[in-house]
Amino acid sequence: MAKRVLVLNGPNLNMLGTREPGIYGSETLKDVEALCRQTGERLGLEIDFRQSNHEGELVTWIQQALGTADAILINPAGYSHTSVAIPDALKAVGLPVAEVHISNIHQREAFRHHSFVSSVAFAVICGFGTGGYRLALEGLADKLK
Ligand code: DHK
Repeated sequence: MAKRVLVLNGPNLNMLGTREPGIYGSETLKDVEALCRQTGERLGLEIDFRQSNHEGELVTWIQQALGTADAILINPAGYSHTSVAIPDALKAVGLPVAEVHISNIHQREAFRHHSFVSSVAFAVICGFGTGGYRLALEGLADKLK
């Protein structure tokens, strides 16, 4: 049976393509979804791709992953640096988590250098642009073998 990966995108990622293209590139969230679906097909992963601007909605989706997903890929976006509820939910469900940031958060403002999610993720990828989603799916596929 194909392994199922829940791909979660946090706030403002719906604006990819027009949002600060010098930092986040010109690809849209639809392009990222297509990349995840293509990669998923190649790796035999079933992809459930979602985006929300609301912390609570992301928490609910993480909770619902218990029994419906085998792993979570998350770009928590701005919530990386502020949310306790998101890592708490990830810890509660106990699925393997890969964290992705499109930009290199360590090269940016100091407040972006720390992510509360990183301590519950088995891997963190940043700075590879949207290609980071492909790399994270490859890593998750290996992890799920
Ligand atoms: C996306 C965001 O929206 C920012 O708030 C993070 C992250 C970085 C990214 O690089 O994908 O600081």
